[in-house]
Formats: sequence, C-alpha cells, structure tokens
Amino acid sequence: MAGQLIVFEGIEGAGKTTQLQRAATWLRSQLTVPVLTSREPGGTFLGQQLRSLLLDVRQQDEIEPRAELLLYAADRAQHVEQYLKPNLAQGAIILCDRYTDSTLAYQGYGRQLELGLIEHLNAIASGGLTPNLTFWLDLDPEIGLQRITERGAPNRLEQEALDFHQRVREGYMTLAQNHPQRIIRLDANTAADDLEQEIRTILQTRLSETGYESFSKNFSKNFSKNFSKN
Ligand code: T5A
Repeated sequence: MAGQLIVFEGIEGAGKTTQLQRAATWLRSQLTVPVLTSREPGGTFLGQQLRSLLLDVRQQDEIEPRAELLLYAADRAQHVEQYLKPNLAQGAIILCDRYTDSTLAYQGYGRQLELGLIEHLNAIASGGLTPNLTFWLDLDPEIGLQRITERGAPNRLEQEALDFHQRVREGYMTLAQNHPQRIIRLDANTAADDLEQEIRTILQTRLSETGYESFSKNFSKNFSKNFSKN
C-alpha cells in the first residue's frame, strides 16, 4: 500500500510539534508499517540550511516576501523528492510539521502575496503531492505568541506583529472551509492530553477506512483494555 502523508498545521505555538510527536509515538505502538516524522522548513540537509536562512533573527538583510516565498518552495521541492515521495512509496506513514497550507496561510494571507501564484508554486514544489489528512490546530494568536514568549527567544516570523498572525489564522480558516474533507479543525486551546486523545480517535477512523487492518485489530484490543478500566 502507498503510504499516508498526515500534516499538522497552525499558527505559532498552537502545539503542532507536541501533538505530532505524541501521535507518532502512539501510531508506532499500533502499526507495523514505518511511522516517520518530518517538518518544513528543514526536512532535508539542504532544508536545514534554508531553515536557518529563513528563521534566524540575525539576518542582516530584510528578506523580501517573494524571496521568502521562493526559499520555502525550494525547501519543499527538495523535501518532497528526497524524503516524502521515496518513503511514501515504501508504504510509510509520515507525520509532517507544516506543508503547502503554511505557504498559503503565511505568504498568501500573512504577507498578502497573490494566492494564485502561490497555488501554482505549491503545485510545482510539491510535484502534485497532497496530504491525505491535515490537522489544523486552531488557536487565538495572542495565546500562541504568549506560549512562544514563555518558551524563549522568538524566531524571525514569530516576531511579526499580531495582525500578521491574525491574517494567517484567517487564512487557515478559509483553507479549512475550502477543503472540509482533508482539513480537520481542532481547538488548540484545549489541554494537550485531550487534544492527543481527539487526534488518536480521528487517526484510528481515517486509517481504518484506508485499509490499515492490523491497526483496527490492535486498536480494538487497546480499546477493550481501556474500556474495562472504567
Ligand atoms: N512558514 C513555514 C512559512 O511562513 N511558510 C511556509 O511555507 C512554511 C512551511 C516555521 C516558520 O516558518 C513559517 C511558519 C513558521 O513561522 P517553526 O519553528 O517550525 O518555524 O515554527 P512552528 O511550526 O510554529 O513551531 P512552534 O514550536 O513555534 O509551534 P508549535 O509546534 O505549534 O508548538 P509546540 O508544540 O512547540 O508548543 C509551543 C509551546 O506551547 C506549549 C508547549 O509546551 C510549548 O512550550 N503547548 C501547550 N500549552 C498549553 N496547552 C497546550 N495544548 C499546549 N500544547 C503545546
């Protein structure tokens, strides 16, 4: 079976990385197929260098919006060809921190570059690879930025003004409305344990529907165990 690409999206501090790691750990305990994690920018060696260029606050030059867009596209083109496609072809389930919707939300809605141009560039950079499922962790940017500030030094994009992050959130809202089958909204202002449980339930349903039978069996076993505790 070809693998599955499952993406976690949202504004800064929404809890994507936290939930992605938890979902990966759980899926590995449930499935025999490889469960991999990756991120954009920075999922390849070249991507890690692009990531430092894009996020380092010590950049001497202010990065122009179109230059920024093209750097994210270059990172994606490399990531898709070198990492995502080969591993999906081997049947892996890949959980990816950000993908094409981030470019539409940040460079499209946030920077206000032309959406049609970004869609075209996304198609080129992704080589037509679209996610099977996208979790959108939706959070008020004021809360997200507060979480980031408490954690430590914010990166270049995290330092953008609040109205930029509000536009990004509105972008995600529009994308979710336009792709209701693929993008699932989660209220990220929820305890991490509750979110984790919600994500497990959705993954179980979606992956069972896609034919992951061993998953269903394992899940039933675990479900009975949990159920009998109550
Ligand atoms: N970008 C990216 C673009 O502009 N265009 C693109 O095309 C792409 C691909 C990437 C930047 O690049 C931009 C978007 C970004 O600005 P990044 O460092 O990867 O930079 O940024 P993020 O992906 O936003 O990573 P963050 O770490 O900032 O946010 P996460 O992953 O959403 O949040 P997480 O899990 O690290 O948690 C943040 C803090 O909140 C706490 C955690 O403990 C942590 O301290 N937390 C919670 N607190 C309360 N309740 C919960 N449920 C919590 N969950 C986590």
